[in-house]
Amino acid sequence: MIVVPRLYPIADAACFSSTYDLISFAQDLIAAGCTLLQYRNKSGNARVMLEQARELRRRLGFHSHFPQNRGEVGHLTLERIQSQSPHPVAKSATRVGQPRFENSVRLIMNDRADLCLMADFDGVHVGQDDLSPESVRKIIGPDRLLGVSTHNPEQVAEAAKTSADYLAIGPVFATASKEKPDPVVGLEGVRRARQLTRKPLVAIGGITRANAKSVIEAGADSVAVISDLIRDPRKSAEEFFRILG
Ligand code: 3NM
Repeated sequence: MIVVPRLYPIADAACFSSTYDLISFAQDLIAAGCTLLQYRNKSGNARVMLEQARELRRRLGFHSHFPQNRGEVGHLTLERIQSQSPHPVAKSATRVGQPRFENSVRLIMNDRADLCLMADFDGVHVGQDDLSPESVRKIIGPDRLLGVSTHNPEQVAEAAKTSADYLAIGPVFATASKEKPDPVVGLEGVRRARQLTRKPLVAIGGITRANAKSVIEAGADSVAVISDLIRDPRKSAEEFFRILG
């Protein structure tokens, strides 16, 4: 069984006016200690999605936040590459063709198994209207992570029987980040989901630093967040970690 970190940040492309801003956001989160990040883009533009995903992968494979990664990267040290790069994360520290480093951030692609593979992401998160968990598993193989969104007890019970590595339950509270959200499940929905699965449970929807603790106390292992990270990602993520332990 995988361990999902307490904070599961989602970088929603709709929140950023450029790929540069998206990457900066992700870098701030990593600096705060985030080890898992989902890339979400509901625009329907697969080309942009792949470009941004590849850029995330390229820029975030290594990060100087992790002392273990300060070694040789090919024939260059990471510090040397960074000193040649205009951005905090090494331009040429590409992960393609490198072993999967234990402490690099794990990147999860929303909805699209094909783009997960093409961008060399570490997993896919699918909703109820995407390919079924088993179809996605066939595409991504046994090693990449698979997450499944659920919105009621029936869906939780169904997803619990699949090869999903973790389940998401939501929206826990009202959210403005999703178009046509399902009905709010509340903390009671989280408690009910907890009773129905032993898989790691990620709560999502309207979760902020103010209510996150109550969500974990209701049985979630992790909280997935879009809006409450946007304004000051590093500070906000650090506060989530302080609050959630
Ligand atoms: N999925 P925020 S709620 C992407 O219910 C998403 O499955 C949900 O954003 C679900 O943290 C949601 O800004 C939006 O509320 C989460």
